[in-house]
Amino acid sequence: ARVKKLPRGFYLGAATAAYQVEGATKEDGRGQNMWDVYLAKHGQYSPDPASDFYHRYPEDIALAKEFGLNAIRLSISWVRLFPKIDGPVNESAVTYYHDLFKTCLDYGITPFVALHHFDSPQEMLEEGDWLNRKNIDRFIKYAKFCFLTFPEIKNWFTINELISLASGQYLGGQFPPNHHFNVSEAIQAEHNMLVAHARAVIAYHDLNLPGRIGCIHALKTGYPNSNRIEDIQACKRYDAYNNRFLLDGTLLGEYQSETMQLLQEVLQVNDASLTILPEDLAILKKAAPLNGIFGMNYYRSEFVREYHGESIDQFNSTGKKGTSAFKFKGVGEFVKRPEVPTTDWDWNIYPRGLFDMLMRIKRDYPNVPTIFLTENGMALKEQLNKEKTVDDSRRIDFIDQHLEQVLKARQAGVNIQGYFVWSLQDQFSWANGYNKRYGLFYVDFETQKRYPKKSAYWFKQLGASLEE
Ligand code: GCO
Repeated sequence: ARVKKLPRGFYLGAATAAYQVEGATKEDGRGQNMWDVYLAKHGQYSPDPASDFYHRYPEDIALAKEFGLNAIRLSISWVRLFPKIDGPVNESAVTYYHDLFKTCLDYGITPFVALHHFDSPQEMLEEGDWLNRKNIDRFIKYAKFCFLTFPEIKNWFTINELISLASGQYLGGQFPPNHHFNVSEAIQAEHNMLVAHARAVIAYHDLNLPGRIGCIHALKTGYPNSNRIEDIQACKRYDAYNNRFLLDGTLLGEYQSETMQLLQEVLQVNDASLTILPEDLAILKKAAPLNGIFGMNYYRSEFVREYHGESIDQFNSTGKKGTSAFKFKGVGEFVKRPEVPTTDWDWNIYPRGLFDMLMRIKRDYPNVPTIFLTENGMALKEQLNKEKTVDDSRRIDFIDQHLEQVLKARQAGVNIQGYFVWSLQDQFSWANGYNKRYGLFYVDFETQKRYPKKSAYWFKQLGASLEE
């Protein structure tokens, strides 16, 4: 069953992130972020030219319009705007982003803009990144600058997928500074980012601007792998660590006692600790009702089994099925199940998990603001065929099955108003480099030519259904 009609007023969009698409990392006075330095030293991949969006955005936005989209997710590169973290603004970057936003608006494509998408300035990393509270102050300064400078943006996101960032930096180690299972650092960075988000929300509210703001969380629904009480308990700890801590901090503005109890169990077996200042709690509490939007990224669910051995993250960066493993002491071990299909990167394909998570948010967080599914999509290894397109029927099925769950949740009363596919065009995927393709448009990274995939044509029909 393919979704044929979208509800009136629904946002149908595609997502991007500055570092994954822009390229041009050395142009027009841009400073260096943590990825520039890390990839120059250790990376197999260059972030240039990525999808060359810095130069080609007029073509990409025109394609987005032609293929039925009415929304786009973008992010601002902090180091483009402030090449030195405490230095003056780079005016050419201000002009660049004004032009980009204007192009979107001229086409009737609503831009949803994130301030931070995995791309901390190198200077910030060198001073502890989010572990150092001085960097929260810097982020607020940068955020306020953006709010005041770009009033054309009415939908803001503060920080994208803070848990993926902290996990990549301090658990798995695929992200700079490449620490392995330093649980104290991971959880402290997450808490500090929740505080940074909350302070940005309050700052936005205090400026009295006519728009909305929120956070984007990567949520992964957890299911116990068996009825064993040990697996059920492990799954509760997994859920507290991966989902509840984030949802509580953002949508309730307080960590519930059960969340903290489960989290303490995880911290304890890992000899880890978390520092929460009394003023942090006041900030979280004050910001919670001021969130106007909530972004949820959903790709997969996990089946969790009890695990107390050493932590292991065998990261599958090449897309070779069956090469990954994730075991996190005290949290649990992720199990593959024969009846659940997986992508080449070993991600479970489990659309029901999206519905279950939306219903759970509605049940447990009744004050949740308007929700957007800000990322969902399927990575494939792809090549152009003779007809100069890509038959990505598997991706269409994936998106269709997840879109169905979104519509089902709407019918069940969830206030979800849009779907953004990850991603608009093929792009640079962090530690995965360039072979993990997600786009509606195939990018030949040598020539930078764009080719609509079969999924783009399907999107065009979906977009047309909005006009009916
Ligand atoms: C990938 C990821 C994407 C993005 C995104 C996360 O593999 O490339 O699945 O989700 O990296 O930046 O917000």
